[in-house]
Amino acid sequence: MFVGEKLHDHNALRLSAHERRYTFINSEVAIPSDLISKLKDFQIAIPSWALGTGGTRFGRFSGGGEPRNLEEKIADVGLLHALNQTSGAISLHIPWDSTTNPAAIKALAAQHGLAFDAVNSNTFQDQANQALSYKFGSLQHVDAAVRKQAVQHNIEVIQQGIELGSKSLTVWLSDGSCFPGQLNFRKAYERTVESLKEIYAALPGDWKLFLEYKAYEPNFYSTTVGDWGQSYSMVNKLGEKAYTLVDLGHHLPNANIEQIVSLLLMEGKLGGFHFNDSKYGDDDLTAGSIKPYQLFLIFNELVDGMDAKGMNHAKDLGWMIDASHNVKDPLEDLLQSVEAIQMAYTQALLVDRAALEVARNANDVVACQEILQTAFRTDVRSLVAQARLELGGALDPLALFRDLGIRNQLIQERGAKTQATGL
Ligand code: AFD
Ligand code: MN
Ligand code: MN
Repeated sequence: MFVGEKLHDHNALRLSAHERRYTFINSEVAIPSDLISKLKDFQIAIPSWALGTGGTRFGRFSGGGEPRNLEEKIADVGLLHALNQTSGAISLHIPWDSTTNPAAIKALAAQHGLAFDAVNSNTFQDQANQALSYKFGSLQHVDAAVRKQAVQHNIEVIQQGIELGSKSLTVWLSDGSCFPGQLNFRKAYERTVESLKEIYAALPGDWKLFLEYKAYEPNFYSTTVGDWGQSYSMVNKLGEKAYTLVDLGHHLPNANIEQIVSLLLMEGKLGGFHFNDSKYGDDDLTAGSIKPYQLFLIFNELVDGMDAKGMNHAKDLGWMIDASHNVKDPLEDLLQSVEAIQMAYTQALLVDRAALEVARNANDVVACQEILQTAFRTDVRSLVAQARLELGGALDPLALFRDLGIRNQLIQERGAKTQATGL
């Protein structure tokens, strides 16, 4: 909305410094000839529920100017995309983002150059107009009528997604139990699979179903789709359009996520990602803010595994952010996340895979570590900036966001006390 005319001046001011850095890295590091074009193709979807201030059960501190409706959420993502040219998709959450006029919403998104990524269902909350409660689960529920209601909701989400041009459904279930004895694990699993099969049957031929797992919360004793093994065994029972979705914050402490990713990819069952970072649990912090080396190691496996299967890096997996912002401006935080993801991807593209293979076969552990860390320790910011520049984005999106005073403009326009839907 405010970006166009200022972007040119912003880039002109920074161009010679950028060119110096870009020339330097090209003289120092062997850059694959297709690296910049791969970076330009790589788009990351923004979750509609991460455009407002997050919160915890202790409180919520709004920064103001939050989007009040779906149109304003699309405008926010359009703004991010105008700045970085790398957030060209939005992931919706239904019913928070339900619309009665999908054609108008689709046209509005197209004006901003945005596509619709996965649509998400919500059976972890009760809605005001809802007949039956999800207090004791949804797809796993002991009562067939509750299961039916939850299945029907997912089918409605697919239908809304079809109208918007989405091609995938993400199912995240909070189903589980809080106390030993509450749930028959085996029966809960079987009922969940049975319900998922009904949802899967409503999926168009060119759609994918992503089944997201999470170790704990809001249930604190068991979660029915609690880890990648449970998700993997379920999606295998559904069929070839069903995949596991990895959210980086949904593992027990110290889980080796890069190994999980590698094996799911090998099995052809990795569907996509929810990027975020965490120190303790499902903290939903900015991608790469706590464990950037882990993010790099994950991308290292992704690049290796996708190349082994001849996959298209940009299109064959779902790349989404799932984050929450308690103390930051949500839009600034999302710009930081996108950049961190791009940097990890770039570093993974710089790994000398031929040398790594030789070192592995020689059991040269030291060389293996050196090869990975050489790529990880490369300052790739000028490569990411070059891709952004070629796409027509800002050399420094965050600086431009601040220089333009965008948050203040949003507060003027929408008010200081607005609250976006989400958690
Ligand atoms: C949850 C999951 C899931 C879900 C979201 C709801 O990560 O992706 O859709 O938060 O806001 O923790
Ligand atoms: Mn998630
Ligand atoms: Mn989460």
